[in-house]
Amino acid sequence: MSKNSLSDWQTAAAKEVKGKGLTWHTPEGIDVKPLYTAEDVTADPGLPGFAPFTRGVRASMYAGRPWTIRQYAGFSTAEESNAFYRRNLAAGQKGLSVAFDLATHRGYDSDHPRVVGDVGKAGVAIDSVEDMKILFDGIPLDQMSVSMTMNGAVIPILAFFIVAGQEQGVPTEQLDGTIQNDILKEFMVRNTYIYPPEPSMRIISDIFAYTSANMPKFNSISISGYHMQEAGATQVQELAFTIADGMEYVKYGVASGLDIDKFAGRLSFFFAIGMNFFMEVAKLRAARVLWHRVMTKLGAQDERSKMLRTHCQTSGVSLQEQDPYNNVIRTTIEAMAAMLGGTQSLHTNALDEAIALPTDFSARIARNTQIVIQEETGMCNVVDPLGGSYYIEALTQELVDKAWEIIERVENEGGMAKAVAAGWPKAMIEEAAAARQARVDRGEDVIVGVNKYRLASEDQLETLEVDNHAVREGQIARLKKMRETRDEAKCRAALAALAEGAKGKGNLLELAVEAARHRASLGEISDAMEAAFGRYGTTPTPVKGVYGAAYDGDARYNQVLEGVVAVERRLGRKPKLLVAKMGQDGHDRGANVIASAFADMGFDVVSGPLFQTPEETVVLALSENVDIVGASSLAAGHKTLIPELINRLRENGRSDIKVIAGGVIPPQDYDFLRDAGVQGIYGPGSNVVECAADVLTLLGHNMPPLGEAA
Ligand code: MLC
Ligand code: 5AD
Repeated sequence: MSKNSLSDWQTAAAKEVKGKGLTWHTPEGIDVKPLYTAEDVTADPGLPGFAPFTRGVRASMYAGRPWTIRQYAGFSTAEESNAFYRRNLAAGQKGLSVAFDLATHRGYDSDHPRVVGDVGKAGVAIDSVEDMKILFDGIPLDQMSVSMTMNGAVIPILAFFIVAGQEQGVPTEQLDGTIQNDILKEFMVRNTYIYPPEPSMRIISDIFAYTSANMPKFNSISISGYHMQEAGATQVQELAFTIADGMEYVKYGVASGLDIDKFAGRLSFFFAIGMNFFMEVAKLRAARVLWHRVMTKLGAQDERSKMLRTHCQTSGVSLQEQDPYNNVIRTTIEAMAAMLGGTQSLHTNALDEAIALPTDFSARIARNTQIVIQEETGMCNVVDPLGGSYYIEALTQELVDKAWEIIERVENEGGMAKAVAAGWPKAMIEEAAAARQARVDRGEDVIVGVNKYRLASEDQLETLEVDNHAVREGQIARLKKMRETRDEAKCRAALAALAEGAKGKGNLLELAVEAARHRASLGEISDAMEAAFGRYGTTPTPVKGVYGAAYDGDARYNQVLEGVVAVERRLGRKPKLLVAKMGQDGHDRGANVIASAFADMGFDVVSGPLFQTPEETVVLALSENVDIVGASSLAAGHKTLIPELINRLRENGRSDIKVIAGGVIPPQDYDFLRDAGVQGIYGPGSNVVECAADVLTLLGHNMPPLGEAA
């Protein structure tokens, strides 16, 4: 027992820092103190493997079996992705995780005119069971657990998986893996939905019913907070909305007639792990406590129904284009937080995250980050080694309490489906995103190599490039062959039965399995349901005032404001910017932050709807008579979609409308885009105020250079 008291420590510390405040006010509204002691620990975390599972869901945790090294991957064709998977498994990866291209996500076959820029780009193109069989060629589906990140086109994809298994000789009950199947967060942040919310929720209940009856080893959902944090959510928001989403799914499952303990044991979770190390460790512990509480409340009896098992992915948004080897360091720190928090499965991001999909090289380093922790450090030998840390235990409790406040608000307002429809969770996350952007742009949140210690010149990384035109042609040929050789009558009958089931009550997955078996394509299966459900569309509504408030009184910001006023005076109206999202890329955090910040700076901003073709964007640009189109591209469609946009503006005699581009664009593509007529390119790490300064220059304003602020 120390003979010194806490007030002795306070006096000593205050003297050392000459009275400077040492409390850290985090974005989630937590006041982190510089010291934690036994007095801060209010709850006993219990033992691992026992309720409420604060210290982990297994008694032996990684000492018994380490977490699954499960790298998310997919690009180009099924053949190429299959070869990539096999190389990765041979090099120490333990589970698979499939990334589909955006055409597939949104229920379009590769031959659909809306997806010309998307096929094979952000993931693998899968049009039918034939592609799915190639994807898992030589990979026995009764031995390998496979996660599939699919939410929109979840019915055809799961049906293809089931039939591919059967045709590999694997009985459906032996299939092991996870389907993401989490639509609520799609409406909130990820945007790869197809149908409106109500039928989308029915799809989820149908999948719970089918998998709980036929696929006992399969996790029927991966309730995801990951994308919320990527979109800018604080850890408390991520935690609260994810648990509240889970609650909503359970309620829908029960309302559809399922016994809670029959399906709840196969619900799984998915969180992002960012750079706030201890907060992330505590978040995973808090998530387990909260889920146990929620499931007890909902009437689950079986302890396994109340056990939160999770996958984690290190944070994509924390990684930078500038000085990219720093990303290896960041990912290592995040991976350690995930394992110290007790994750069941982990993806570590590749160092080229901010510019492209991983190459064999960057994927190897990412994978080895986990292998080194598992096999070289001895860190797996002790269960929950941070358990009992005053700080960790106090933070765990604080996160539980803070998240619970939000969960109660959601419940009081009728549950997460209603909250999502009302839009306040999304707005809350976007406000956090705008505030974060302002802190980064002002240098208050340090990012090494970006807003501090920036290199004078950067070496270029070699990045992966997918020829989407070639992939698309190959896919179209395979689709054509399949349609020519299938039993058309049987296929049509199965699709008709599915369409009927969508209007009525049949189990959609069961019906889709039949259609898949008879070689119905993903687009055809999706269309059969769309006939009953309709397709959902949305236009972003960016938040206001958050970015501007953070810059109140800033000299450079004021120069931009003055510039906007000067241009306004000359034009007789405000300068007008269209923020455009083309193709099936629904990543809208960047677009919304830009729209929000530019509006705060005095621009007239039009946010275009998601999923536009270049043609539709031009129609909007002309009807709104904008001065500039800012195309936001995060899914590698830029080389196809942006040049087409510029050509169509020219064809319409409006080459005076300036086009700039932002998002995930490899520097190797800059010249190509500039030659195509793009007048400004803003990658990750761009300062938004400087972006606006550039735009003013483009509009003919004589903007003082940076550093000459009065
Ligand atoms: C585990 N096991 C043990 C043990 N630890 N047995 C004895 N002693 C121990 N210490 C057992 C488990 O009980 C289980 O068996 C089996 O080993 C496997 O362990 P697990 O812990 O369940 O791991 P795993 O199979 O990997 O499953 C993890 C999961 C799952 C439950 C979180 O849902 C999953 O793999 N999710 C991955 C999701 C994913 O990859 N998503 C990518 C999203 S990317 P049993 O029999 O009990 O099952 C994305 C990006 C984007 O979304 O936007 O595109
Ligand atoms: N391959 C590998 N990783 C991917 N991600 C997205 N698509 C792929 C893919 N095809 C990862 C990135 C991204 C996150 C959402 O998932 O890390 O930030």
